[in-house]
Amino acid sequence: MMRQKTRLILALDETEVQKALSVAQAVKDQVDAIKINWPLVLSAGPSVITQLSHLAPVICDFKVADIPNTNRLITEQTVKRGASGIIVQGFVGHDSVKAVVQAAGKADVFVVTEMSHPGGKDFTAPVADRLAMMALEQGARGVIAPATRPERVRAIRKLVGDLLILSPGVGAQGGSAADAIRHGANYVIVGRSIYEDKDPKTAAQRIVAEIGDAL
Ligand code: O7M
Repeated sequence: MMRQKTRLILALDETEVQKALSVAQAVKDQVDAIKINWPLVLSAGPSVITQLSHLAPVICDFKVADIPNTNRLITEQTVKRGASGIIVQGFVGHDSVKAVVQAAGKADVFVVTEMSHPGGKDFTAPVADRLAMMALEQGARGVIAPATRPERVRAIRKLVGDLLILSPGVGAQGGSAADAIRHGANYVIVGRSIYEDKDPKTAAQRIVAEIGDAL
């Protein structure tokens, strides 16, 4: 179960392992979860999942996108390492998402809808509403929707009811944390604006304050 204290999720895409760990240590009380992706896992090894899980809940953003059996195997290995959440692509279809939900057990599953970068409009945006509905139908805990297009966060909120919305694209990609929250996101995901700052803790505190004002 996601904690919901600050509504900030750190995207820890720092590949220098010692720096990544020191950023995690510095901001662990400012974030509700730490999201890790291939850059850090490939650099530090999968044991980093377990290591970070001692500091904060870890969401593995592996954007799992395979047939149901392979999705299940990936999810089992991820959860076994101590992940509290896992992120899956929805475009592979309902059975692939269902396999992740079934294998995740108590861990939360989040389905990517429309992606935040300009290319996200090419293929994901036109089917984002259907992806969101499918996430709901398959028992996911939430969806990912772009802070770079807050009006899309609002549209997806209308479709998914009480599902959690996690919104990346704040700061480095041009989105605003306050806008994402005001348009219906439960959490914002922030990477470079925190881990590339010379004072990650203060950077995180600033975003937490901005979220607090927007609630
Ligand atoms: O704040 P940034 O731009 O440095 O990092 C954003 C993080 O969010 C980074 O880890 C991306 O992989 C992720 N992300 C997006 O930027 N856009 C998306 O549409 C989806 C994600 C994501 O987290 O998907 C689960």
